[in-house]
Amino acid sequence: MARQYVPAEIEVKWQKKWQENQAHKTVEATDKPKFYCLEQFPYPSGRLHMGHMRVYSIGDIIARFKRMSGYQVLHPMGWDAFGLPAENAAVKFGAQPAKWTYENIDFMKEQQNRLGVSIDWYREVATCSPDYYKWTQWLFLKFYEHGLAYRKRAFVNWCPECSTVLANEQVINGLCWRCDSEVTKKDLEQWFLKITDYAERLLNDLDKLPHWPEKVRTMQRNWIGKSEGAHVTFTVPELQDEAITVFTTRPDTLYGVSYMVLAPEHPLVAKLIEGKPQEAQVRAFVDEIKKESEIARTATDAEKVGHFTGAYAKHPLTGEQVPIWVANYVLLDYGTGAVMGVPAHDERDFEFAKKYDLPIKVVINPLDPEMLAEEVGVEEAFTEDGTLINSGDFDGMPNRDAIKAISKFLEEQGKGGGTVSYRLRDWLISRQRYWGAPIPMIYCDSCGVVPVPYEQLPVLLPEDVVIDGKRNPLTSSESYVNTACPTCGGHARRETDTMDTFIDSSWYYLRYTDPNNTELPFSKENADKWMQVDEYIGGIEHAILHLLYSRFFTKVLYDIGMVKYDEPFRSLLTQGMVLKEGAKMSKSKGNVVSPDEIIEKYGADTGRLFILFAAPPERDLDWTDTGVEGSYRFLHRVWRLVDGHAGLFEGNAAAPDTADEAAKDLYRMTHYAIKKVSEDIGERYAFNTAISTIMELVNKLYTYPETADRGTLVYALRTLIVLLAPIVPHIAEELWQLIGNKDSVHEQTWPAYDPQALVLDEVEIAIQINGKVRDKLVVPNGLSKEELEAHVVNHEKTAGLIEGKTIRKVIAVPGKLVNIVVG
Ligand code: ANZ
Ligand code: ZN
Repeated sequence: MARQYVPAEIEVKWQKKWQENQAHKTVEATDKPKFYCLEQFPYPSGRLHMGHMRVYSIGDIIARFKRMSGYQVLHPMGWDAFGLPAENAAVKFGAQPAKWTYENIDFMKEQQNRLGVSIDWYREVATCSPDYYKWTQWLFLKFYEHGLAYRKRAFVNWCPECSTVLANEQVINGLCWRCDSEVTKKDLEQWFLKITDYAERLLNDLDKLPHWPEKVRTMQRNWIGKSEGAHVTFTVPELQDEAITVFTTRPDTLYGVSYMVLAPEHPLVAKLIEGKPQEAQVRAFVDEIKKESEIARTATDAEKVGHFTGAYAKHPLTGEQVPIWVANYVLLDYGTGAVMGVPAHDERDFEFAKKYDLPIKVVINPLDPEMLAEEVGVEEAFTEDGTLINSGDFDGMPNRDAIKAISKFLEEQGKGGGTVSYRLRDWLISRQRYWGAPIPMIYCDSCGVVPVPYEQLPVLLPEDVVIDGKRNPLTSSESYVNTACPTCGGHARRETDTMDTFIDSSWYYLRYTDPNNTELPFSKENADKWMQVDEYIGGIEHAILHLLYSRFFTKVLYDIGMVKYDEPFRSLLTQGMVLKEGAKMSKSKGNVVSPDEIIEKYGADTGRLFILFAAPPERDLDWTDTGVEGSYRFLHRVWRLVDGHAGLFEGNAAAPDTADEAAKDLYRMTHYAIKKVSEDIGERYAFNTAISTIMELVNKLYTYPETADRGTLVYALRTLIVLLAPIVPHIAEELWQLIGNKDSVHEQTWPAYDPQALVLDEVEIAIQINGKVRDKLVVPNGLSKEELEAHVVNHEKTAGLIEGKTIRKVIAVPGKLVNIVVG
């Protein structure tokens, strides 16, 4: 009697069995190599979306494949559970942030289990749990101890909508990363982590990450923004030679300086204007500019505005008087917050000098003799290379050499020297919000800033708070705010800010290695055993934020001896988006397909198969109903095939005997499939082509003659089920039982292919382009002229070789070569 494929029945059944058997609990077998497979942990927003389903399908195929391939695999999951939405829910519906979060976690965990993903839930972490944030606080104190956490007053990014400050990385094109509101500036005393101390290593070590997408590494490089140049010190005679140091990438243009500009917030401005006729005007101007966002100020088309301060500096080499201005286009927190104006050779300075009628002094002569020096600086700034003129002893020197020579000279004179500047700023981590890890610091009138002693951790979030979305709720809890100073015992106040949630996610991958440790965030032994994460899977939106912060954390932990590796993620896979009809799924477009819907209608296996088949993991995936239907039909087809031959497996099934042609062909195809699927999953993450190979095998099995060898058939069917196991775990498990096995398909050893089976039937041929051998290709043996021609013309290698040219003619010589004539 034929049995029906009913996913709803078998999926729930196996999920329960796996749970009972603790099938996904990490097995620590020291004789096996380790593999740490990690998907970025989700924010418990309430429901899984297709993006989640895609990430987990990708992670799970890798984890299952590696387990079957003889690795001890760590494949944990947890919750990035602090953050604003819980607090917004509290404001809106009066929900307790903790209750809201844990309910979401329960719900989403159920959903994840329905996907059949092989997660070790025994290692689950939730960053909002005191067992976890105790260690987040502990790590903060370690950073503090090592001089890497500090408090300073600064103009910080402020999101009025979220009513909290933001790190630079969280301001995307001038807007809040979370709510897209325009970010303004606020002068506040805040906590920072000193990520800038690690700028150089964060930059250089990107070269240690060949398994990261180049795009992500480039984004990080640009974010760190290393720029080599010089410091030049100008003195202000009227202020007892007080120094103003500028950062410039072009010390070779030093003789072309005709004015200086300070950022409006520069601390010297007040002193410079004091008692001057300009004082009131400049002050008003400065107040005006301070309110503007950085983006508005530095946009290339933004108008440059400034004011003369009335003060002059002395040029370090010529001694000339240089007027000092303030202007919107100079930022306080880049370089030194002061620049030397060289209008002849810098576009921004040129525009500014034209507008305010400042002198333009040409000091670089173009190499092109057609272009006279006098003409330079009339129409536009000359920013290219050339030879120095009007530059004292440096006249005649090529400007590249002058960059070094002038830096060196300045250094000898004690007036500056070569230096490096980074765009990267220290990480502002204070948040004026409730649902985060409290910063474990205490302020005492007598003792100053006092860290909470380690043994008093965790500093628990108070529950007697008012969450109204208007002020920091922690300030409303008297019992929280008032405390005793750990040093003198006197009355003191607690820090009421919480930490940026990106701190929580900067070390969670380490906690998974040792989730129940009550003495430390993790033991070195466990971390060293499992780290690095061998494959990290997540969205490109974290290319800078989370990935940069995690790298920083790992480096600090490495430096203080807590871990053996100084990079957390060996390989990174950034998965593409899930689209529908070419557009991102969104409620407003009404094109959302939910994982639950798919599971209910087709089962999780169909969903997983479709997701892995429809596109390579890094590409965007277009969700189509016909595609899902196709995947569903394919699973039915597999089911009928195995079910129809179940009888063959009774008793002692025969071994393959490849005496007849059909058996030989099936045997070859089976081993070809093993090879291709192993390489596609294990080396290339080309899950889509792995699946198409399995489909070919199924086609071959359907045409296998009744009269051909049964042993070979049994062998091929068994192999088919094993190859399907990491992709569609439930149906594979069910079919495995159906053919009479008592153990789990997921505990089978991944098959190795028999090179002998392939060699016989493959042959290497040459690909020629216009008669020249350009590449070699292994093709099935015995192809006809036409088949060989089609095979080679359609092969991906060929596309690369003909570089978009048109194919004029193809000459195929079976077993030898294919010559493609292009023109
Ligand atoms: C004089 C000069 C002459 C400059 C010239 C450029 C060309 P990057 O490459 O991005 O590091 N600068 C320095 N600090 C600044 C600040 N806080 N706000 C705005 N501009 C600032 O750019 C470095 C250059 O940007 C510096 O070199 C300085 O202008 C300007 F022909 O100094 B330059
Ligand atoms: Zn916001």
